Amino acid sequence: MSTVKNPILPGCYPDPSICRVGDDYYLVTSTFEYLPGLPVLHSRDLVTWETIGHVVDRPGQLDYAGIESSGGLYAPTIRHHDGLFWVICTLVGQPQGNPGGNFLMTATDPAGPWSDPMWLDADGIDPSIFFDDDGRIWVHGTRLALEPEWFHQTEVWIRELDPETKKLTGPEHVVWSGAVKGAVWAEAPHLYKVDGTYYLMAAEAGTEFHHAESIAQADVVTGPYTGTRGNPILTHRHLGRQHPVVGAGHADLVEAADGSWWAVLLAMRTYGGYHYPLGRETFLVPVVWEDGWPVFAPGVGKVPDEVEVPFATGPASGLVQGLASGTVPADDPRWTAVRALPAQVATAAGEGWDLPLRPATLADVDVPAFLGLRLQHQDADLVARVAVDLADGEEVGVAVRQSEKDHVRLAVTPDGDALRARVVHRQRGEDRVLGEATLAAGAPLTLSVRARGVDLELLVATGDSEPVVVGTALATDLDTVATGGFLGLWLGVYGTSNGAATSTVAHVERVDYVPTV
Ligand code: 6LW
Repeated sequence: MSTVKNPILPGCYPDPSICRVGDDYYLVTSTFEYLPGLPVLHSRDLVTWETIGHVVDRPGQLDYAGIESSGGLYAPTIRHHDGLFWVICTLVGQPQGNPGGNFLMTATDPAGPWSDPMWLDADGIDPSIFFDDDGRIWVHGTRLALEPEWFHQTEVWIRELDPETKKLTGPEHVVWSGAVKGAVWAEAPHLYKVDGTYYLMAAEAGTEFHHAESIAQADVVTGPYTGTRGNPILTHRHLGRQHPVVGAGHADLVEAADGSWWAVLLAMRTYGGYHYPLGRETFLVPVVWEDGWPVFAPGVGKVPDEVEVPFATGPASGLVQGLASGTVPADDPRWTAVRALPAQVATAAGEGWDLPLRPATLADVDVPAFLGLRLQHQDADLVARVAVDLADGEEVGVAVRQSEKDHVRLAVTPDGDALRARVVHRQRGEDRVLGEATLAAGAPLTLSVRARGVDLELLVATGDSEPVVVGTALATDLDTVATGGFLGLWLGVYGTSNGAATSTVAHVERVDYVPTV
């Protein structure tokens, strides 16, 4: 027996989906405009999780050009059937004419390589896939209702998939629009068959405060589906905005080898008022079946702070659980870049990276020279040591990123024989300077973000000098409660020539991520 603390995956790991093969569990989450896309996490006990690969991990697999922040890869589903892993997902927000929408990818090894996308002729988001025991395959998803009766009405559709052509076939069945009449955003549907009955589980009310999970059953996969009187089977909305965990929903179920049931789902931890800078995180909840329906967190009725897993033997450990501290080497799976793979914007060098500056800035819907990590803790330091010889108009720095429209950067630029450091808050597309300092040029820079709750201090040092705070920003100006969108905050190192051609390379000698609690 081991106990795991919730969230099992801290930081921006939203929309979890899980499957089991023997004693092995595999879990995927959304990654939006970040690459590599869709981390595949593995566990043998639901307690310790490790990233073993990514579904989208090579150039050309998907085209991110022109995709704005909080577009990109939404809610994936992972399933295993007949020796093959299947992921079904949506690439959202691609400019007209580019391939996008719902797709399937398959792999024999969940660590990869995954196939190229097989595009599906279906609108909407949150696709899922169900393998019936008669060999038929059913794809389901959600989209805005074709004939809406109310604002933001979405509907869940089901269609058969031809296993040979991997195309949708036969009639479409619209089966669900939420347990409550008038529910907005019925989404994240998943089908299961338990003891001969089909279950359709789906979120509703939107992925924020009112988020809820409901379930319905049918004798035939295509419905009609009837919800339980106990719906919603999980929500935190009745706990109020003071409750430290809000927005629980978007769940997926898995049966363990010992016959016990579990759900993974997303929720947000608030701090600094009603804000959640870490974004939507993955939580684990025990489930039991009573009278033919699942009961989430029996006896507790909400997402527990800790979960006991009877078949787990060791204590929770692992990188992604946020327990790693110190230098993040270039081959660490936590590294991400924006609209490109880390290896497309930088080259591994020693403990760090060589990062060629790019004309694109963090404010452009483009590929900036940016290497980032999820902020996974309320209190954490990101420290980057960078050696660079900047030309006029060029800058290097560290940033706290929500999107191209909303981020805070500590930018170091040449200033005559010296350097100038500025902390700039880009808020809804406008820049505001929060602080400035002058530095001596010639020595490597140590650039840091010090997150202490919602306070984000940005510091710089040259050579062996003591770091000085150049400016302080607030995480509550950057989280999605303030900005909209779907993401938690990222910390990273960047360099830009601000539109000019350049051959300057920033030598990012080392980056440390150090949680302080
Ligand atoms: C996800 C959907 C949602 O696909 O947010 O509003 C989307 N709800 O379930 C992105 O995480």
